[in-house]
Amino acid sequence: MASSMLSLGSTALLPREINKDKLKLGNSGSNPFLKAKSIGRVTMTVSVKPSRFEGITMAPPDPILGVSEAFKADTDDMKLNLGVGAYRTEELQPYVLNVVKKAENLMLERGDNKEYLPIEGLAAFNKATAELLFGAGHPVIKEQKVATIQGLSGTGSLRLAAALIERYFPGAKVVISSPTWGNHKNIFNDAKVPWSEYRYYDPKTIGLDFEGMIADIKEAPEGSFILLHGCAHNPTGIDPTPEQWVKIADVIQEKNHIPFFDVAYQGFASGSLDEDAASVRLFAERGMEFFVAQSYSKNLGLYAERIGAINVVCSSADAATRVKSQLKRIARPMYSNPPVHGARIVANVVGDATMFSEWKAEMEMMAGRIKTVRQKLYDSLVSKDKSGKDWSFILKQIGMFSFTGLNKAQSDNMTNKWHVYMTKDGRISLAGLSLAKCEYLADAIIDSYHNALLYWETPIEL
Ligand code: KET
Repeated sequence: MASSMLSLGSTALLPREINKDKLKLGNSGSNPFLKAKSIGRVTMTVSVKPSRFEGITMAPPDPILGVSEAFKADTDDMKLNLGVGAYRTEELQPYVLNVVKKAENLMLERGDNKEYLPIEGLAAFNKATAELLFGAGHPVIKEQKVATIQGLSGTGSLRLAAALIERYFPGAKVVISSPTWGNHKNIFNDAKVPWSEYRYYDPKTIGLDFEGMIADIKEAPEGSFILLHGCAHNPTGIDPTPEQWVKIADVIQEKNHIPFFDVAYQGFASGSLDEDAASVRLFAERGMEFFVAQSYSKNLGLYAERIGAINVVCSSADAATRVKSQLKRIARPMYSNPPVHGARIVANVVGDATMFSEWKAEMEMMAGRIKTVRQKLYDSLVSKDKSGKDWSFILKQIGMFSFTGLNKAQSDNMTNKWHVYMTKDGRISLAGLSLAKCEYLADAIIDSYHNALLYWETPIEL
């Protein structure tokens, strides 16, 4: 695209290079980028300069966040946004937790200031977040073996860890589940950390390919980072059983791998913060060294506050101190220091017994609403679909999502014909569904499943 500039005799409006050249109006000479035009008595000099950004092509929309943009542009009354994993009320409105409003009021009353935080974030937040993860009084905390720094939510925290891996474990691979949250691959690509995949989802059983998972983790080069979803695996909603977690820990330990947990849904899988941290705590009990990225987007509804943390569990307090110093060194040139608002909310809620129990009740309420729509969607599918297809996988999945198994063509039909917005890997966010819309969604799924394509193929990955 070429830029053009009009001058009506005032050189102040011209770009600097043109100004400098003291170009004569009405005479472009031999400069190929300048053209003179005469309109009546005013002579205009038009500079047609190729953009320096000519080589930059249009980026594709984000496979998850781009769905919300498309949803906004749709004017149909029946439209439904099941794309992004964001909790909505039964009225399909965003939900600000009461306990968050309470904590914010408290902050206003106290007149908290807006000074810069230290690079590692708010101390009270870092303490609270590690305690929520491991349990207050856990030996790794008491012995100061955890390096915790506040991050820009889950994504920013994962990105800090990726930068640490790139710097201190050159060439080491991160091995991620197939499929996974689409942004994992972007994060490691941008950090220049090589990655590969381990088998996770079996489309035949619509369940976990546990044998494949174990075999691939065994196969990975010794000392690889194994990325694990702490609970409520995204996008499949399929988690290993407690017994399977033990075997996963065994093989990771055998191969000297370093576990790397992404915990974005603590409290959202079961409704209990402790139950959802069981996988992480199992690894901590074994004295292993590992990473855990945390997010408060979902469980405290703080999506836009960008509040989370990266924790590195080390085998000594001394190692933790050094790791923390390097995480700070990575953060400083990236964003200097993190935002304070969300950190104060978390610290206030967790630090006050009444607010903490109110949070737990609201989290149970949110997790409960999702379970209720999951059940109603299943019931609607079973009563409407006469083909005999087994829809019970929907009830076996947990967390915010259901991985429907719909392929790209079927997902396109959901959107184009039914105005149901979802990611093209067949994932639907049940957090964006209401009881009132379950029957409509069931009709859309049944139509897309049976009519959009004649075969049920492996869903694509984002
Ligand atoms: N990990 C996982 C597994 C995850 O699903 C998300 C967000 C994040 C980390 C990061 O969230 P943050 O807000 O940076 O703390 N997932 C939803 C939103 C998104 O894609 O950004 C989603 O899958 O819809």
